[in-house]
Amino acid sequence: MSTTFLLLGTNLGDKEGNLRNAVKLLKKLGKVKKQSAIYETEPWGFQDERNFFNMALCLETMLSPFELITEILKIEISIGRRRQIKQWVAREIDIDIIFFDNLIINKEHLIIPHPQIQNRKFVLVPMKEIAAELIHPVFGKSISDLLKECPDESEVELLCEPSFDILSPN
Ligand code: PH2
Ligand code: MG
Ligand code: MG
Repeated sequence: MSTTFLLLGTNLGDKEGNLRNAVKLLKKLGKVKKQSAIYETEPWGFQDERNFFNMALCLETMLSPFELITEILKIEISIGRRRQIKQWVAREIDIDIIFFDNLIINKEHLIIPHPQIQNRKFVLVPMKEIAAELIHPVFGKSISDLLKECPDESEVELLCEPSFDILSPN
């Protein structure tokens, strides 16, 4: 059994509905142990007038990292994501693997830990809520410490506590 942390993001369509659907489908891949609140966040790294909703969750799963990313891509497509040539555009859902146990993986299509965690408040703030003391296996620093050192000044605002149907048991 492995423990993985995922970061969900959406800034297109019914954002709360997209998150709810994603969580429902992710529950089929294992057991959701923890879930952050939803945060409203400014687009990071690109211009768009539509803010994101972001949240983090901790999933216990029997899948390997490669099986997990394959299932995640299917979930993204089923929620309406269409990959575009441009790297960062508005999207219905993005599900990124932040950590997978203590593994360090550097493959073309799968990099774990996610390479931008330390630069992104929209990742660190929800992650701190559910795993403040977790140590980043590459930097050897906790999520709390990475957030203290993070240069990102973009807005990350608590939107709502996990609503009961997002948080319902597996
Ligand atoms: N995802 C990105 C790029 N920028 N900004 C915010 N606020 N939230 C995201 O989820 C996000 C982003 C690439 O996946
Ligand atoms: Mg992403
Ligand atoms: Mg992604």
